[in-house]
Amino acid sequence: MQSRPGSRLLLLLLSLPLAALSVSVPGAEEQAAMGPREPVVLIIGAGISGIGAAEKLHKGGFRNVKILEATGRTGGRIRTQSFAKGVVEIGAQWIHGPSPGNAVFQLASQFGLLGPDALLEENQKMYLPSYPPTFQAMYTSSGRQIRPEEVKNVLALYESWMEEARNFTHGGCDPQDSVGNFLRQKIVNSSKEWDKKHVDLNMAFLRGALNLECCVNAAHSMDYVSLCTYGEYTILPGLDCTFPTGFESLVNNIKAPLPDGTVILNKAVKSIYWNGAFHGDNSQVYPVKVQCEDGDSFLADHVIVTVPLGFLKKRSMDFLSPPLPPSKIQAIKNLGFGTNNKIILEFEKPFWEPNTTLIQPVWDGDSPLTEPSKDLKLNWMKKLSIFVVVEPPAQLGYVLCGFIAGEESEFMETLTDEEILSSMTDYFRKFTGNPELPPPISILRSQWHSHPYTGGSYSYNAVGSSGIDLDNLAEPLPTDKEADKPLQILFAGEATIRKFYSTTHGALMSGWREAQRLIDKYPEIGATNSKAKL
Ligand code: 6YU
Repeated sequence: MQSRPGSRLLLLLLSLPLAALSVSVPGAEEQAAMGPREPVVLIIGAGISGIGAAEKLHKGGFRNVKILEATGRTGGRIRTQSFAKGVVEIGAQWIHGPSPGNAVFQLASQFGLLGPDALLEENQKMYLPSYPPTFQAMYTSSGRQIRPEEVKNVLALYESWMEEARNFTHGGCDPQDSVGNFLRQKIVNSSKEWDKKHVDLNMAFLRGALNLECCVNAAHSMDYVSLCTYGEYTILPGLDCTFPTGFESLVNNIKAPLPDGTVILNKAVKSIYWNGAFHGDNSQVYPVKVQCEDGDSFLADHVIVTVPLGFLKKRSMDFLSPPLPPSKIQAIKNLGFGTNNKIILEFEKPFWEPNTTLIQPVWDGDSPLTEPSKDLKLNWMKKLSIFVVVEPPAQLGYVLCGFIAGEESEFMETLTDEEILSSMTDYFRKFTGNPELPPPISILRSQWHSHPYTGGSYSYNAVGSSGIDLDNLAEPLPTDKEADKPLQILFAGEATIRKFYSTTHGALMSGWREAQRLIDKYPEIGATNSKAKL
């Protein structure tokens, strides 16, 4: 028979160290002070959701918490790397909506990780719904620089359409409608009234805007993104900001209070067996057994699964045994999880004007009304949407970070650095109209799609999916229908949070949410352990 954590009145003294299970337990004195055996909690994945959950549980008095992480590092899709004369981000880059309601902003401010501008109250109050607001340099593929006034009107139209798209959450659309189709209709109708001399540039500009939108959503095409639920993602106020010492410094600060050995690296989980009665070396019985790829296994009372949706898409049928319920399998299938990659380039000297923050390429003759070429080898670079001038040049050097989404991005992952560098040299020579432009001196690019434990960049509401799928993915197991069984598998991660999916703050909040679920389940732990500490 399976024993329930709450009813286990044996002192922890009797719970021998779980050496064979690689789970350390508190010492005898602590156990005696504590009373009933404390639950063993395993967290799968050491991204910000997993680290955040572990830290909250630790603070809440839980002492048997371990994180099993497949790779050799913590941070997951938050990854800061040395490049040029400083550091750059391979994954998450900005705090989206840095204001008091943003959990990442709150922590980053507390840890003193932000620059003075990010802390300005006026910046925290800014509401920036869509297009990058900062100064842009736009170049055409024939090497002409576009003046902002030339695209001012079409940009205003585009922003109004995107605002309209966000309002369909209140109704008036079909679940099969896509943002792409909605925008196409707007473009077709609006273009009838455009002066002929503006049509080509407007169309080419809009194609670029759609490419950028694909990056924001990590979708191959906006035709894949649901219109009805587009506005469910909640935009927080605040002018997006970055971490001067790298985003990973946030993860390092969050994990600092965790006891040594809490995070076990290079420990990829193969399968999770639940609803069982697994006997530990300590004569205790646990409902969950986690089997790792290297043959190790761990027993637990509760497991918080934080693996990316991209991983779950590959393993939805067999990652858990008994398998996930149909509502979760359907949610994993329905939700979108696509690729947004970065190509980071260092130049000896900038070809852009000082104060430029973004460079936007505009391909002559391109249009949002025609299908992009399927010849990826020749045309993948056409999907590059925008280049951010990475700050601060004085400390870092002259670095651009380009963004590319979708199948073209996945194709880029298959190329060598040399091939990409050569293509990018041709590319910038074309856009600057300077055939002698020196090639970039170094390159770093992300490969999130081929990453075996991520399988892409982040989630989106695909056509046919809805916020209910995100809620279903967040539901713990067993479901309410099996109320007689103990709570065992909890789910966190960016794809489990309806309003803030795809973001670091969403991921962190989801980890806190599941930690809180366990804290609420064991009110005695906080009370006992804080007393023990006195
Ligand atoms: C943000 C930003 N941002 C750019 C790029 C990427 C992402 N995001 P993790 O994957 O971190 O952790 C899971 C761990 O599990 C991981 O370590 C695995 O190795 C491990 N694991 C997997 N399988 C396992 C197994 N079997 N056993 C053991 N371990 C296993 N977010 O806030 N600002 O600027 C960007 C960006 C290129 C790839 C981003 C950004 C997304 C975040 O990085 C991401 O959500 C979180 O880090 C995820 O944390 P986690 O813990 O859940 O998983 C309208 C509307 C549109 C909505 N979209 C708005 C835009 C939002 C996205 N912004 C993107 C922009 C950039 C540049």
